[in-house]
Amino acid sequence: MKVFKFRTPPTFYLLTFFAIFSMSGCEIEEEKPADPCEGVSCQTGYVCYNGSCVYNSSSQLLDPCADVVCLNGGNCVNGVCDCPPGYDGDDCSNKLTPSKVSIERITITRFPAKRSNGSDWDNTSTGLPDLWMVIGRDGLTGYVHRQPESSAISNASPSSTHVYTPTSPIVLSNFTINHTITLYDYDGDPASNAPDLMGDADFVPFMLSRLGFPVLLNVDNGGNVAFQVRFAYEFD
Ligand SMILES: [Ca+2]
Ligand SMILES: [Ca+2]
Repeated sequence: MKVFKFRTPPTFYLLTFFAIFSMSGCEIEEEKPADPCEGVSCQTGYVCYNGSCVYNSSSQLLDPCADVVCLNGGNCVNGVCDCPPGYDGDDCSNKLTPSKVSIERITITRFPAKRSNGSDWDNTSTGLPDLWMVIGRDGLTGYVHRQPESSAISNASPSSTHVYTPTSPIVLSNFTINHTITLYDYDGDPASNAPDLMGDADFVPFMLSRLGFPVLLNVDNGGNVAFQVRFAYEFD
């Protein structure tokens, strides 16, 4: 005897499913995929894309200074280096020659206590000298600056430093040429009393090869006298 099995057709199940589903009032909610960038943080200039950090070229527009390096104390402003006085160029690496260099002050840091023969500089009770300076320049007849005789530093002790501040800064017209400061013991009107020479020291006020623009320059050739010169620089 043949046994017949009753087979439920697949369409029955399908119809049943939809019938139950529509009766229950349920809706199939489409499942959202997890955000692959959730919890991913990228360094500046990169954004998360599909879970990976990728370079974002538009970030340069957001920070135009991101890849700009400014030297010598320059600051990047809107992608361009704003250079301090004395420097220019895209990255402020180009050192300029000043339009004006002047001496604001000279400090006498060393001078001999006595003459080379051991005697005092002056025939006074202290015997101490009266410091007086003249600034000359190579190739120049005369002088660049002559300290006013009234401002000679009287009875100067060699154990102290002494300062000469001119009434107005000494503007140097050829500041890349060798200059000389000569120090004397002032003994009255030089026309009738020759000052006693104490010594001198050379310096070049401005050199492109010198680092930066030093405000204070030690002028010391290792001789009898030494100075510290205070400069001011101007740029057009
Ligand atoms: Ca003297
Ligand atoms: Ca004197």
